[in-house]
Amino acid sequence: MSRFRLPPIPSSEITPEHIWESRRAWMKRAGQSALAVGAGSLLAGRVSWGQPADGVLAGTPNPRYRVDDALTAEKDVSGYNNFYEFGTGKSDPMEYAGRMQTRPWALRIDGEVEKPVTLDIDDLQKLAALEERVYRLRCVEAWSMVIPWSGYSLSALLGRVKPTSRAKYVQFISAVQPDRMPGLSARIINWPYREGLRMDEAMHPLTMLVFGVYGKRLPNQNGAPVRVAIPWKYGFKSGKSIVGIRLLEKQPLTSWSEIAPNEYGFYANVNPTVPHPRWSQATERRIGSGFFAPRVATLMYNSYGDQVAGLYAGMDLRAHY
Ligand SMILES: Nc1nc2c(c(=O)[nH]1)N[C@H]1C(S)=C(S)[C@@H](COP(=O)(O)O)O[C@H]1N2
Ligand SMILES: [Mo]
Repeated sequence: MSRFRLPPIPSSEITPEHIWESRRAWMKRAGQSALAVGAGSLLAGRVSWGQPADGVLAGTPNPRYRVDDALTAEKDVSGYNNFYEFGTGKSDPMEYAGRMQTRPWALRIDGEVEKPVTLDIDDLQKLAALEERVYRLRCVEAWSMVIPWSGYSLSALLGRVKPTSRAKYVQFISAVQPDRMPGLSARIINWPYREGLRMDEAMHPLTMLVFGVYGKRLPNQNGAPVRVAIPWKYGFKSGKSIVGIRLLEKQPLTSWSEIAPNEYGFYANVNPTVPHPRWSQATERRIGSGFFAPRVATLMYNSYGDQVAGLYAGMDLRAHY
């Protein structure tokens, strides 16, 4: 447990008994599965601790959340990634993320909530029925994918912790595992990776907590054991391998806007009419469609406008990029 950098839990907080029960159970399980997986596969680097061999994680397909484009091949979804904790190269996450320890895993939810809680990943995963949703992912670097995620709306979790009336924003905090993340030594980002949403964005049904992809548990490089997916925003808004969700009164500083505030705003809604200062956002390259495949037009809100445009009514999208 000492490897996790979770904020301390004040003893005054009441955590429901069953969570502590399962906490004990998973500590036990984690011990056993570490033995079962064995040193060989850990050295091979592609197996997460405690992950069953098949890694099956089914979700019921939800036709309401589905785009019709061809799915990006699984090998590209898990072989071409941004996860700077493991390096800045697109194949670094695939190569190095197997070292990340993903079980046991705890997610802390606190800040402006009536019921702060620390949840074991297996309890978190069972909080709501898992759905499979096919979402577009548009990276700010002008490439895109079409991905079948398994998970549920973040609102299911936020509703449980009862946000106070002061809760206006949600911050997501990613894991830091110093011995296991070779990218941390490049101090590009002020670790941990932090992202955030306005409360109404976080409560929007499209905003998803993701546990799986392609009907299996998330590979580490995709943000195991739990990450966020917000399909109408540039990919960097969707934090991977999160250990903390904090509800806040003030808009939090986010990792990319901390590095380059003139390039990466808090909102980061996909918008083909607002270029990045160094490149156009009007078109995108679909990963896997072949080097010579034509670029495709990027759509406002990444095509989710009929569902989310109302969140930004009256806002100047040039000022709030
Ligand atoms: N913790 C963390 N989360 C992250 C990133 C990262 O570097 N660290 N990269 C982001 C970016 S830029 C993108 S495009 C998506 C990529 O998700 P994928 O690799 O699962 O497709 O993850 C986002 N989440
Ligand atoms: Mo990205």
